[in-house]
Amino acid sequence: MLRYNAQGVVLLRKIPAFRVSSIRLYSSGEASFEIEPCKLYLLEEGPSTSVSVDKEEALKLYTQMSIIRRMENASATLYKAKLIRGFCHLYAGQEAVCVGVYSQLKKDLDTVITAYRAHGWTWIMGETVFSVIAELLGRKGGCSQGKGGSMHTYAPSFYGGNGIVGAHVPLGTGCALAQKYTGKGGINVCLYGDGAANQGQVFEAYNIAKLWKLPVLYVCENNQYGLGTAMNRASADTNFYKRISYIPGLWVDGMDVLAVRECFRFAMQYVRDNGPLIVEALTYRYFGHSMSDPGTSYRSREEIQETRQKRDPINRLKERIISSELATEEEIQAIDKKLKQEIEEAVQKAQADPEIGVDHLQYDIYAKYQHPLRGVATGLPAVTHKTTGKPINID
Ligand SMILES: Cc1ncc(C[n+]2csc(CCOP(=O)(O)OP(=O)(O)O)c2C)c(N)n1
Ligand SMILES: [Mg+2]
Repeated sequence: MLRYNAQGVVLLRKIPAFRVSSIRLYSSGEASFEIEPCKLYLLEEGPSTSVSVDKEEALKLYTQMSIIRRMENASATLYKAKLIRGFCHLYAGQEAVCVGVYSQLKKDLDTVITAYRAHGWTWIMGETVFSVIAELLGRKGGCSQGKGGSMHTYAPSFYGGNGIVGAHVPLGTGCALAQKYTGKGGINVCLYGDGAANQGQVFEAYNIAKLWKLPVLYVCENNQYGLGTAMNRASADTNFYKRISYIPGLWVDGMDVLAVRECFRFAMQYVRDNGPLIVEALTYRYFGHSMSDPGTSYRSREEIQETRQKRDPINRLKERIISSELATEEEIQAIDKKLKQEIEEAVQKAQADPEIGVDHLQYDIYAKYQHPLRGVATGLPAVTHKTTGKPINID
């Protein structure tokens, strides 16, 4: 049974973030930790509750989460300076979900789709910090040539970046149909929010996925708010992993990257063998819903502060790495210093990057151009369609 505070935010029972048995296995150079057990729905067995990690992987997970955090913080600064305009939904706080899920993907085979909180995913699926920031700034070197902006970013095997709440869940289910059709053993990971979980089309997608046994892993990133509405004000049932009677589910602490990694090791194998599964990852966003929302009118500053202090996924991993002697504080500081410099350089390069020309606005609309462009405003010079880039995700 979940417990809530006055704002409707879930109170987790004490998570063994810093307590854990940090057993150093000197021979293999690995450390082991006890994690908060996953909750299970319609499953006889679940992911292991003890995990081990070696130095190389621990530092990799730390680095990946830190890059996303720093990229998002840099985006916030650029937005406040009015250099990034329009919508901008940041992922800071939720990094452990992206990094933990990614660690278990079969690269170049599995596919991913998410909503508009997509910067971190775009980077981890193959774009660079430069090409993500350049996209937000509307520059030519952006991953969508600056034409898409924050919500419309893509990468190989990554189908965006989608702005209509819940609408990409059927699309992700379609990606899973393609996976089944091509028969290469891949799955699709389809991430959506706690707010999106109430959309009708999500249930239509669940239905067809179960009926056709599609290899789709539904991941509800429960950051506990949809815009300014706390989840228990919007959802009659806040157990997002138990959303439907016929699809099994798992709940995981989404602020613990090692727990997420372990959960998805199990979950992805389950989907490859059996078809759809729902995972709810309980997480938190530090910024407002988007940059235009200060994020403090519907939740208290104390709540945000407390989450940052006690549950921050980057700090929790760092603490584990140091307490288990996988690496020293100095080694972590050296990583932080290097990343700070790399992100600053990428931001400077993106700011110096030019915009595309006006004529380019009507290029690359079709992968295979066959007909004259329709709907071109009168008064503008006629533009010939051109394909200037190689389409991705299309065979
Ligand atoms: C169909 C539709 N309805 C409403 C909106 C406006 N809207 C944008 S984000 C959002 C909240 C979604 O919350 P959640 O799914 O929990 O995702 P989060 O922002 O927390 O990541 C709403 C209502 C929209 N974009 N699309
Ligand atoms: Mg939400």
